[in-house]
Amino acid sequence: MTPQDIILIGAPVDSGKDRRGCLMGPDAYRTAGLAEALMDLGHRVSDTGNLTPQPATPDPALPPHVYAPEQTAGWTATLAEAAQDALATGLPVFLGGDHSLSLGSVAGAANHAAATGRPQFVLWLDAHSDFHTPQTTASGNLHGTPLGYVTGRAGFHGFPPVAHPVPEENICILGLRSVDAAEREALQATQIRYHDMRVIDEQGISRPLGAFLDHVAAQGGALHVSLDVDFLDPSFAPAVGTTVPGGATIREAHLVMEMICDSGLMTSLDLVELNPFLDDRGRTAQVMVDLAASALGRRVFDRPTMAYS
Ligand code: HAR
Ligand code: MN
Ligand code: MN
Ligand code: MN
Repeated sequence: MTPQDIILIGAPVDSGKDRRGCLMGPDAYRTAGLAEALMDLGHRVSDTGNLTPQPATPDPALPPHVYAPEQTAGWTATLAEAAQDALATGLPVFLGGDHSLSLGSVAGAANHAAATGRPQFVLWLDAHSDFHTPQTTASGNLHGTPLGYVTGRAGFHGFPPVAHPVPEENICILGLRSVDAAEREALQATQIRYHDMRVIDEQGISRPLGAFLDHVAAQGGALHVSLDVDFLDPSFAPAVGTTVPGGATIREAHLVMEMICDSGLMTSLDLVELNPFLDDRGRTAQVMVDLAASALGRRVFDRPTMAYS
């Protein structure tokens, strides 16, 4: 692929749930050689180091069981700004950090897209739908809410207002196998394209993904990709707090990344939920680095670009 200006942004967000460890994620990606892998592909790579969250105050309108809302609200403001700034000069890769970082990365990406007159699209690779609001989450863990926030669902008191909500029809979720009842009900009332593992088993992963990529291309969209470690099967990606058996294989995940690369549509990327404290000799960090490299041009042989659907 043509060389890109890739900006690595450390986002050691650990406030989206009460199990700690994701704060070590950015350094695990650095240790696993992410920058070097991308430079080997011919890209120009810079690393901004790790961000720190803005101060924020708790909002009494939030339900009391919501965990560490002011930290996540502060991170959201910081990350939205960082995303918008980075997109002006290159392709940001957010080194998480738990999935609550995507409240900010996606909101900021959507702001940039709006400023440049392009529609924003989001590909969500995850076992979970992360479509809760602070009112519907039973766990109180805000890493289960980013898609709720960026689509403009109500109830995020004390969080930065979402200037440019991502339209439901611009979102595709792949890999689902753990969806709470409240999320399922809400999702089914939307235009979001959601595909569980059964669809992937029956149709293959390239069919729903190819249809979505064709749609993004037809609309001239900007594509944010959010890769949750638990999209993958825990047998080879164990370093995540919320493992769910029956996930994507290495081969499916690489196919997804190579199709994203071939589409030329990806404008920003999150790598989230890696908890190095739970890893096995760095193997999950290494898998995530390899997948990022596939999304950014690494492959065995080139294929002619083609439409998939
Ligand atoms: N739905 C569950 C909850 O809200 C689990 C959410 C887990 N989210 C992540 N990211 N790990 O996908 O608590
Ligand atoms: Mn997630
Ligand atoms: Mn998940
Ligand atoms: Mn309020």
